[in-house]
Amino acid sequence: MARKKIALIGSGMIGGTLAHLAAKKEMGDIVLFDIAEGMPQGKALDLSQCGPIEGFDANITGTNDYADIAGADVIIVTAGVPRKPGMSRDDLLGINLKVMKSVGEGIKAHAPDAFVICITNPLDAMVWALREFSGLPHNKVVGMAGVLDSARFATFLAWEFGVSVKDVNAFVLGGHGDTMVPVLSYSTISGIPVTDLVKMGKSTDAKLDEIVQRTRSGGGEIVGLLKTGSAYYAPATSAIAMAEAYLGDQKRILPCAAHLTGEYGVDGLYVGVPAVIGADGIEQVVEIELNDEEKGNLQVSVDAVKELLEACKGIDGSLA
Ligand code: A3D
Repeated sequence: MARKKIALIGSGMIGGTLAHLAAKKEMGDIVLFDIAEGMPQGKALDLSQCGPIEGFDANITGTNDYADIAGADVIIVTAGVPRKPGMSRDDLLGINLKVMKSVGEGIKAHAPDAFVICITNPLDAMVWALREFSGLPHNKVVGMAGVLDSARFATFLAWEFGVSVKDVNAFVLGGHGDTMVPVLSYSTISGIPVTDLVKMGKSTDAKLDEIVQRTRSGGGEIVGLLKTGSAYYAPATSAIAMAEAYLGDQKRILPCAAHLTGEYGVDGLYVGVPAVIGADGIEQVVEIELNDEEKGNLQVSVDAVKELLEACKGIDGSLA
């Protein structure tokens, strides 16, 4: 059987980390694409030379030519400009929308059968625009945010309760922004709802509220510390989990920005929801029951995504 092919559009901090992870896991051959000349080629060479030490078989190449992504099974898009301190995700809109246009057209021309995972911010708008520009089926284009936001939420919960992260199951709904909705009612530690653990005196509602708030601003906290650029290790790991679910037909339920057609009362938008990822891409959106407060919070988040899409349509008339 031929090796799988993974194309990484954008070879910056996340792109390079993705290539290293995909190679270490021998997920397939890897193509690093970027508009910066020499950079993806240099990273590919450097990463190839990890092979003899780490003992992986993967052909890693770098390119500035979309023709080289032909036949890719999975494409992970990080092309664009990352957030700088003080810059909101939404400030990135205009710049990254143009990038999505060129990436979408490149994918459409050279790898229309790929499963495409978008990471570029502002995520919910960029994944929607990328789908529009590429013309791929909606189930084959998805946004990565929920796996990362949920991992941040789970990390903070594990620290609070003093338990292994392996036992924490937590997830986040809604858009990837300050309005995201960490869902406490479905968050458990070894199956025990965290809300029950509060009743047992293991934490307090106030502490959990702080954790929800810290999760919402989790990306900004890292941007503030790094001072240049944004998080890249955990974002890359999150997208790799989604790619593995697709390549291995794992039917994992992962929170991701999926295209909704009526689920959660939302139509025609990409919003973070739990979805089944398997060989057909996004195979199903899982609709969980929400309490009134969560429903209200999700609506605020959906409205924020809608506003972003309207702004995109204002910038690029072809999207209207
Ligand atoms: P960075 O290291 O700057 O890499 C981006 C790369 O994109 C650079 O190498 C650029 O040269 C390249 N690029 C720019 N324009 C184009 C183009 N038209 N075609 C191809 N490549 C191009 O950034 P990064 O890797 O740290 O972050 C990448 C993106 O991910 C940014 O938009 C971040 O905001 C976003 N991000 C999202 C999350 C989510 O959870 C959704 C988390 C962290 C970062």
